[in-house]
Amino acid sequence: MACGGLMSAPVCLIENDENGKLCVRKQAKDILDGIKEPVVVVSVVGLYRTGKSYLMNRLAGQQSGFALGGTIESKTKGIWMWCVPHPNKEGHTLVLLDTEGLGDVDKGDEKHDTWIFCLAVLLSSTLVYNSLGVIDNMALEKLHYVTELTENIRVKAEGSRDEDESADFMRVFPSFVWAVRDFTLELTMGGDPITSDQYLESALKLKPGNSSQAERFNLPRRCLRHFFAVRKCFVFPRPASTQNMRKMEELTEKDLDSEFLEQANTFCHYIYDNADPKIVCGGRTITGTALGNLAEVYVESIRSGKVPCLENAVVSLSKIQNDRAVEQALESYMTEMLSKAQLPMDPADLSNIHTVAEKKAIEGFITMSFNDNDQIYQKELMRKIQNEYQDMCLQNHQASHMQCEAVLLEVFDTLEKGISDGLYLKPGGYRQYRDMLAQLAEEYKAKTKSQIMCEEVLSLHLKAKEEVGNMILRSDECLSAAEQEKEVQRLKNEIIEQRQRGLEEHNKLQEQAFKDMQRTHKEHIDQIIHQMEREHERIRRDNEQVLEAKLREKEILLQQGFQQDAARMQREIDSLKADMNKQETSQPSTMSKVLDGIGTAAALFLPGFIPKAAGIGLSWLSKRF
Ligand SMILES: Nc1nc2c(ncn2[C@@H]2O[C@H](COP(=O)(O)OP(=O)(O)O)[C@@H](O)[C@H]2O)c(=O)[nH]1
Ligand SMILES: [Mg+2]
Repeated sequence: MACGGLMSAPVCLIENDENGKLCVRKQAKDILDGIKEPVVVVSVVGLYRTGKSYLMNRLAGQQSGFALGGTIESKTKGIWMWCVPHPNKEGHTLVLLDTEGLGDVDKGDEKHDTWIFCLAVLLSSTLVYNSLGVIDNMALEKLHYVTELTENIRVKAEGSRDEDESADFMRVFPSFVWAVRDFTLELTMGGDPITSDQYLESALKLKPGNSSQAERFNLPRRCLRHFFAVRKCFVFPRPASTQNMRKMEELTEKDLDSEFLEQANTFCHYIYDNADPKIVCGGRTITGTALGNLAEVYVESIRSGKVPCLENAVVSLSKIQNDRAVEQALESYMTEMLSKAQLPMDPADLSNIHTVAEKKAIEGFITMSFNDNDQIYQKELMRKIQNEYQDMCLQNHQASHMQCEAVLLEVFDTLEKGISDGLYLKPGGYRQYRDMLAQLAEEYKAKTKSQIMCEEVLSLHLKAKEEVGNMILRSDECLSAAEQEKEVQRLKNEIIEQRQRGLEEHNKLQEQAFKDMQRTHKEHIDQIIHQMEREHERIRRDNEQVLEAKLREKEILLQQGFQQDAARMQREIDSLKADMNKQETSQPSTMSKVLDGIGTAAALFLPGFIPKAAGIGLSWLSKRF
């Protein structure tokens, strides 16, 4: 059972500020910010004093938490939030949103209620509508907020509002649960027992005819059927005696009606097992952090008098999330690099650390990034990591350079002293100098052989000492002019050979750098492909769910003799199928476009890099299509 492990008590998420405008409370936003895992968001709406907060407390597995309205006025203002570890979905947080009771006559602000209802719909993955008594026409009329959803929420950012906006709504809207409290009727129809779901569906039956009365009757039913693909109903008997119910928070399980308890448990388990993680347009699951951002984006658009738009929200959300995803991924990369790399080190080892750090960073980026459609942010991350890595390589060279120089100074110290004391300026001095130089060079190499800059530093040293060597040589009277000439040449060659070794060292580093680039590029591509596959699969699943719901709905309409509605449903089905087809066929070209894009971008900031994206892309495509 869930416990309040994340938060000991609910906090207010959205409320009216001093100007009467909705705002997101910072405290709640900060809590969401800290939740890096996907969230299952369950919100409850309905008239005030219908036991909503009580039901949410049960979902949290707590006796108390959301304040119950013991008096007639409702306690909850705006939207309250309680985040608890999900009781059976590991790695998920269950976010419970309790709304202010709708239709509280004292507050009398219809528009406020409408927005609270909209926000509950927009922010949740499961919407619980709570009402007392029975599902009759009155109960449905009270749910007029659903009929206003199309005016108050837009799915598409621009363009014509297509005929079938309901498919768009269905794809992104929460699933719907009707909780009927104090239910006293028998669940039967025509003498046969029915399930609570059948009870709901029968209440949602349309009235035949086109009269305005029939239209009015049908409107909320149509909206519910059209917007919410998954519908479920639970009926709860009265939980306790009237007297006991005044102190519900104090009642133990044994004081509660056993049938109520059973229903409450069934309800909770249905939610735990079936409520999906929250997704947004495009099928992406969102984390607590993103949920907080989403709440801010929606509230901001309501504050500024705009109709909240799901697609626009995703664009704003992407910007916020992706900027942070890049920043955090880079931070994770740097932390890993700085903690693991001890400069100077073997570039191959540094490269291995880089590979692991980069993989982690990209993984982190992918989980946090959001709708990074043209991989704009991923390319930015790729470039930034590459810069950091190059910097690190340079630092590694410099560190190695410094260590080699220090060894060199120490090793060659006696020779330097000898030179300045004029020790070698005597007959036979040159041979002495040369032997000493060769011996010390070996000693130096033995001490620095694991260093990347070993040869380079020695090469620079020999070059710098060329003149001194020549001077000692010329002043050595033991050698003939011819011998001297031969020695000068030999010295030159030695310097050239050492220079060559330095260059080889350099080339090895270049080779390593090139391998790193290829690996970096491949890592990005692999992860993008993986991500796109997951996304594609998710979209396909969502569409199939909507399609199934529409097919079911059409059958029911036909059975009930609503030919016109059924025909419209068929048109919606056809257009959805066409959409799905289009998505399937455009997938390969979208994929290769992405891979090309990443390849081209990589070529821009990975010097000497030749994008192989087309090749990788083609093999990927041929594997799947
Ligand atoms: N009749 C009835 N009252 C309930 C039920 N559950 C809780 N209550 C009581 O109704 C009052 C309002 O409950 P609350 O959860 O605050 O309602 P909310 O305003 O919808 O959030 C409290 O005194 C609860 O103890 C129920 O199933 N039926
Ligand atoms: Mg309440």
